[in-house]
Amino acid sequence: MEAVTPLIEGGIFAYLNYLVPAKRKEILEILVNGLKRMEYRGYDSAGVGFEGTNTKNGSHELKTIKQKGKVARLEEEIAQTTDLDFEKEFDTHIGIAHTRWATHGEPSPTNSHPQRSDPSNEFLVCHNGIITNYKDLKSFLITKGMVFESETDTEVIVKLVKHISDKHKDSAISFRELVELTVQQLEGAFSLVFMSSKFPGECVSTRRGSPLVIGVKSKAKLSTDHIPILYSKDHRGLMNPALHHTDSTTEFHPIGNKEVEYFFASDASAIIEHTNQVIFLEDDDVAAVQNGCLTIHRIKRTLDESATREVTTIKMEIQQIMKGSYSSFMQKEIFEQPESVVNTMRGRVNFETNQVVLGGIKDFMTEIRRCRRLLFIACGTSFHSAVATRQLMEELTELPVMVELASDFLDRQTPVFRDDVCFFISQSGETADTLMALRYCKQRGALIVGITNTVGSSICRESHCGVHINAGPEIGVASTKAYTSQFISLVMFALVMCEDRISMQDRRTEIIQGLKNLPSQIKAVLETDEHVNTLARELYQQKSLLVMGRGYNYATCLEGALKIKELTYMHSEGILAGELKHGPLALVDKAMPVMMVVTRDKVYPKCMNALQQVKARHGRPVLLCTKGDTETQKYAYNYVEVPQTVDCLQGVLTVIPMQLLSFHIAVLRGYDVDCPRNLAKSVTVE
Ligand code: G6Q
Repeated sequence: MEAVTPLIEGGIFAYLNYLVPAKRKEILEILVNGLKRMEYRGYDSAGVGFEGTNTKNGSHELKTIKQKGKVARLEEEIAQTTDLDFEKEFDTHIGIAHTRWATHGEPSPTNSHPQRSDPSNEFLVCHNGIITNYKDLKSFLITKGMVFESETDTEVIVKLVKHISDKHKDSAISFRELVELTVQQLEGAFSLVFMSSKFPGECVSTRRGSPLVIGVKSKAKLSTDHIPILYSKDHRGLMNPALHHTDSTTEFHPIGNKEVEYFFASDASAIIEHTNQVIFLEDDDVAAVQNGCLTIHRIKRTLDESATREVTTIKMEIQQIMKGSYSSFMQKEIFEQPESVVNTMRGRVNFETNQVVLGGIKDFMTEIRRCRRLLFIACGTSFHSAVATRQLMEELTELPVMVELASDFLDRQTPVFRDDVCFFISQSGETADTLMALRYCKQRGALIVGITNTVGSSICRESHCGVHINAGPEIGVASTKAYTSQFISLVMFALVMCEDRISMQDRRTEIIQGLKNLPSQIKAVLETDEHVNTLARELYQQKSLLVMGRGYNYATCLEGALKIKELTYMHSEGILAGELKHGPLALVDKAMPVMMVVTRDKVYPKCMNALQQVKARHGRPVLLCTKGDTETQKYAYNYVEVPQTVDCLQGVLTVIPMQLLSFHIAVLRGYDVDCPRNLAKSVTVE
C-alpha cells in the first residue's frame, strides 16, 4: 500500500459520556466547542449528529443538525431548534461532529457531515479525507437500490455500511465488524467516526492517511496504558478466534466504576482542554467503544508492528497544537507542501502507467482540444502560477497561450471569442477582479475553466468545469502551498492535453516521473531552512531586493518578489534576466541586494551572462542554483541549492527558498506573518 500522506481538510470531533450524567445542551456545547478548536482545518460548513430520546414516547433516535458556513452558524442553528429538550439529562450519550473543507460537493447542509445511510439515520458518519474510488462504489450501491442525496464522496461510505448490514441482518455481526468490512472496500485517505441507531451507545472509528486521536477522561484509574490490539487474522492471514476475543484483559476501561468520557478528534487541539490522556490511532486501526469500554482492532497482524497502542500524556498548549510546532499558519503551510502536492495529484496521476486524469474537466476535453487559444487569467500569486507554466503549456498544447492579470485584462476590454478556453485561477475562488474577468469571458461565449482551492466558491460555481487543487485550507494571507498546487494542477492539464501525441510521450513520461519525485525534493529544499534564515539575517535591514531569472524560473522571480513585498514590506522586484541590459542593470552596485535563479536548464548560459553583468558592476549575487553545481557557485556571494528536476518543474522547487526567506525576514522585522498589514486573504472588491 503506497504511504498515504496526512490530509488536512476539515475536522472530526466526537464525544461519548458513559455513566457521566450531562444535559443535552452541555453535550452539544462540548461538540460545538470541539469543532471551534478545529475550524482552522476547514470551515465552509459544519454539522452534528447525536442520540436523542423523544421525551413523549421515549423512542431513541439519531438527530442531525447541519449548516453551511462557519461553526458559529451551526451554533445558531442548534439554538433555533425547537423540537429539542436541551435540559434533558443523559448519562450515556454519543455525539459526532464535523467542520468541513469541501472537496466533493459544494458547501451546503446536505453536503455537510454527518452523512446518513438513510432518512432514519440508521448509520451516521463523519469523514475527513478523499475516497478516490467513490464513483465506482456509488454506481454499485445505486444498482442495489440506494438513493443518494448529497454530492459528497462521504455518503458512499455510510451507505456501504448499511448495504453490508442489510446483507448480514440475520447474523449477529457487530458494529465494529461492519466498519471493518466497509473500509476494506475503500481507496484513498480517510479518518472516520460512526454512530448508529442499531447500536445505541456505541461508536466506531478508523483511519487511513488522515489523523485521529482518542482522548479518555475518568476519575477512576484506567485499566492499562498499553491497550492490546485485537486481530481478526494472524500474520499469515488466517482467522484466529483467540486473537480477537474481548474480555476485561483486552478491553480498555476505568477500574471499578465505569464512569468515563471519550473524545475522538482529528487532532489533539480539540481534546487537550478536557484531558491530556490520549491514544493516537495508527492507519487501519478500528477503535470501538461499547458500554464504556474501548477496544482496538486490526484486520490482520503483521510481524513487525506493535501489538499495543499506548495511552500517552500530551503537554501541548492548544494554540501550539493548531499550528503544530510552527510559529504561524504560513510557516506550517510552507512545510505542508510535500503533503499538499501529493494531495493535488492524488487519484489523478498514475506514476506506473504515466496516465493523468482530471475528472473535473474530463467531459469537456473534446471541446477544449478544439479551441483556438488558451487564456489564463488571475491575480497576484495565482497569476504567477500561470506565468510559471506558460512555456510548458505552449510546448505541450502547441496553442497560443495568453497569461493575463485580471484587472488589466478588463481595463483593455481584451477581445474574447467563442473558440477560446479561459482558465480562472484563484485560491479563494472569490477574487473580484478574477470573477469579473470570468463573467466578461463567459458573456462572449468562451469555455470557462475554474482552477480553485475552494469548492462552492463563486468562481468554482460560475465555471463550466474545473480542477480543485486539493491543497487543503490555506489560512496565511500570503499564498504558498496553493501556488505550488496551482502550478502542478496546470502542469497536469498540459499533460492531459497531449496524452495522445505520440511525439510527446517521452517528454510526458519525463515530466510525470519528475512529478513523482517532487514531494521528496520539496522536503530536501525545506531542509535548507536554517541556511536561508542566516541569509535573512544579512538581508532583513536592507531597503530593496532584486530577484532575477528567466525561462522556467522567471515566475519564481515574480512570486519571490511578491512574497518579500507582502510579508516584509521591503521593496522587491522580479526582473527578467534578459531585460537586465535594457535598464535594470543601472540599479546594480555592491550595495544593492540581488538574488539570481541560475539552474541547469536550456537558458543556463544566458543566465550566466546576466550573472557576469551583475558581477562586473560589483554586484554580490545570492544564487538559487542546482544542488552540487560547484562551477556556478564559484561566482556566488552566497547560494541556496535546490535538487535537479525536470526543467518545467524547477519553479516548484526554486520558489520555496523565496517563501522561507520572506518568512524569516518578516519574523526578524517583527511583523505578523499570517496577517500582513493592508492585505486580506481574499480581495473581494475590485
Ligand atoms: C499572495 C496573495 C495574493 C493572492 C491574490 C489572488 O500571496 O495571497 O496575491 O494570490 O489576491 O487571490 P486568489 O488566488 O484567492 O484569487
